Amino acid sequence: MLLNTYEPWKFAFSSENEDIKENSFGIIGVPFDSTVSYHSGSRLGPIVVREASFGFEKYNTIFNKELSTTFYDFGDVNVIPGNCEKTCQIVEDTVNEMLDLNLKPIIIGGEHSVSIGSLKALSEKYGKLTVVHLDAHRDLAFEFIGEKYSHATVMRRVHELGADLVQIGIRSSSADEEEFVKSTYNIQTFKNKDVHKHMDALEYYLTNIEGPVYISIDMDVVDPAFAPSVGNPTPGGLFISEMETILETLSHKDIVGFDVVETASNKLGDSTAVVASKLIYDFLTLIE
Ligand SMILES: [Mn+2]
Repeated sequence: MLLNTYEPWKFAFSSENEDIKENSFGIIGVPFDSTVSYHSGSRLGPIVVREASFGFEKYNTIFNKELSTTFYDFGDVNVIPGNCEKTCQIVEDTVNEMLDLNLKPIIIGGEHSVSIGSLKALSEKYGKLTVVHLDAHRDLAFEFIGEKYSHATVMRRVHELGADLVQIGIRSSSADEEEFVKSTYNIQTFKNKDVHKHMDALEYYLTNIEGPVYISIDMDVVDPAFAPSVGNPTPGGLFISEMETILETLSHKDIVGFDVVETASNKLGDSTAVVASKLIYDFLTLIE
């Protein structure tokens, strides 16, 4: 148990939080959705995603591999509803506690803004990171409705940390965000159609990334036919098989952190929660 967490439920196949084995993974949930601008409800993401994990078998047939990675579930961090900055600070502190234990963080959101807490801690530890950001949106606004810390600005804050960005599945953005991408040298874009038509080019690009990599998955990257319960549903997203290929390709890289955010559902067995849970389950299977 970390200092600032409580445990409502644990992800299936997680180990007891005693005798922590170094170089394994630690899960925390962040039940926070205070800056949400459309569908609320991602504060319940951690609980429905964990519950859905009990539907999977230890043998992962997709990858012909058993889930044998050691990982711990430390429960949810104590968020401060209505205060994004303080909540992200708690996430940063909690991730730092995990790094002290030599654990790599897996974050279950919650809204996307909470990724900044995790990425601040990891940038401090590793220096330059490549953030592979799977999302329908760029989240690159400098401010959103006057707010610097928001689900719509999170990747701008991450970029300010000095990270290279690879944005995958993009299909909604503002003219300002497109201008910003053009004005920088270290944001690579694979729109949803690029993924559908040129998966080989994407795989080639991801295979050649060097150095520590962080994966941030906004569930709205997946087509809303499969994952409708998200903060900002956007038609025309990625297929499950494409997500599997991307995760398998990335699993050969030096992955230092992973988050799956924006599952906005209050219903056990919700398809979005099942897909979010599967992405974490696949990642844990592949990363060993
Ligand atoms: Mn999004």
